[in-house]
Amino acid sequence: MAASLSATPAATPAAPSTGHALPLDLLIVGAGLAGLCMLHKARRQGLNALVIEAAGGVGGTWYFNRYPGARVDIQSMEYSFGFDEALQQHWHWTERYAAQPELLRYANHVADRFALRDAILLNTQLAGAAFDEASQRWRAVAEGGQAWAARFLVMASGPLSSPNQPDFPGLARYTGRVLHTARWPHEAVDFTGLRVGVIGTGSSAVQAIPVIAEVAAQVTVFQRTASYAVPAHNGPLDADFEAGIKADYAGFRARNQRMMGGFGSLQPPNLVSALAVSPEQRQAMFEERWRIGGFGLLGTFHDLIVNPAANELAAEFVRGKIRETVHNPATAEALCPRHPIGCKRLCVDTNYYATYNRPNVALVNLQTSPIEQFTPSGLVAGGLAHDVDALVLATGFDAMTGTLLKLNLRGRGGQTIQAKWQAGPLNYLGLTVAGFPNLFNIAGPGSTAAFTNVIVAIEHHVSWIADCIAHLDAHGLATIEANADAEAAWAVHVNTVAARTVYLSCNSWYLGANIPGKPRMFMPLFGYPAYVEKCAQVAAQGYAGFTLA
Ligand code: N01
Repeated sequence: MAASLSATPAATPAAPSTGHALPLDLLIVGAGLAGLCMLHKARRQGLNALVIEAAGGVGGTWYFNRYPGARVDIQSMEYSFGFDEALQQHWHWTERYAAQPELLRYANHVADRFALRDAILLNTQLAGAAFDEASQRWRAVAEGGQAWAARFLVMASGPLSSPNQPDFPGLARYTGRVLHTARWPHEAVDFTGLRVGVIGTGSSAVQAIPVIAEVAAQVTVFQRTASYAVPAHNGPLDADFEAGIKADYAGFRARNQRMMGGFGSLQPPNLVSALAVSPEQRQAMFEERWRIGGFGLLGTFHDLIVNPAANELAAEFVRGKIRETVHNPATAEALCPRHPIGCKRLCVDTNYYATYNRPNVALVNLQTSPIEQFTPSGLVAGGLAHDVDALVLATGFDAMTGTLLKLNLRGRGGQTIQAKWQAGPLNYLGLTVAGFPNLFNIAGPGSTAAFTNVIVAIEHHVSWIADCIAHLDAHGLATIEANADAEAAWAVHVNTVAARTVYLSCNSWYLGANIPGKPRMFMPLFGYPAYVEKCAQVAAQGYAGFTLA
């Protein structure tokens, strides 16, 4: 899903001359799970498609995020493709929540099983692409100079593929090793006996810290905002559970499709308000979900995400768990988040809070002890020097738009995507952008991907795009382009839905609030089933809201 992160906004690419550009139906950017799925679907439809990928292998997210403890936070049996029965029957996950190496093996298996590799160019960074109105094709060039002229440009570059490396003043003075969780080295990193600093406490840090702490001499965690983490209760995949799902995988997928996030049908939300039960009942119901683990905690009551009072009850339940787990009361209090639970993406953990009971783990609260300076041997925060041998930046991503804005895309009239998205990522259905004909974005802003099992979101987008292209071909049409009014209405819709929830009440990457200067616009849409219905409706109405020509 990751395209590249090394790309920086550069001058507009010169449109390659038709003579030298390889003609394609689809140019797909990114060989993560989205790119692989799109390529397979396009080929089955008889389209001539090519994937370009900046990395040296397929797998996107699972190629890059190799930090210790990296694993999926959706159950493995759900986090896989459902488009091919033989694939889903064949593949065996070893754990309830698969770890990064196994997820990367899965991506490679998909590439091999469907013989996709001959249409994937690795180590190929898109330098830019421009829509050529005369030929009605996207002219794309890679940094190496290769050029293509494609009818359709499909961005499968991933919503979380552009690492956020904050501009920490003076970081260059630090002489130890600096690592970013989203650009982890391919060779093993041995922290044995080392003093390690970790900046950030989101999902990546929550997974990495307990694993690093098992071998490091000392781990110092620099926390700006505390995170809610729910136990994964990970373990070997139960053979009976696997067999039960495989006996009716299609039915299982269909039931998940009806869930708000496209997953979790094994543990559907209780249709009762958190405010309608006694405190004892409430506690028992939260305890039951905590015992099972995972995102299902947020479904203990139907109103946790939409009613701040109900939400606070769930938040306080988790704070209670933190206080119960962490022995040092001051550390426990600093680890207790104050924003609504679920407002930032919930973390699914293994031993995160308990790790703070280890003698070799310390928490520095950046709210009260901000980073003052970096030194050759570490950093100073709140007047105290922290010397570390290695510094792990678990500082997340320039989410949803970061990669696209680095890729030098130009639509009609030479308009840049940067100009178009100056105030935020305007789009229609999350899939298309007015002024950028025949450009499709998989799992991007304006879609439900960030709130959904992303594989489910990818498969839906890939099918919609393939059907759309089939419709154009069947009707002898060359282009499809979102109408500006449909796009404007969609932005209002996405934000209206968000305004009915707690999602606007904290500084999350959903809002672009983790990146200084990024326009604040709520980017993902909540509610997968209604979104799928809307996308189907638009298509059934002959692509209402679009201009086809
Ligand atoms: O990134 P994050 P992530 N100074 O943005 C802090 C998916 N994912 O890589 O909250 C100090 O969540 C920042 O602080 P604050 C998942 O969707 C999934 O952990 O902005 N601190 C925060 O604590 C997830 O949501 C899995 O105040 C700074 C942290 O860095 C998404 O990826 C695993 C800072 C960043 O947390 C992102 O997760 C991993 C600064 N200048 C990721 N800038 C699974 O489990 C940032 N921070 C599948």
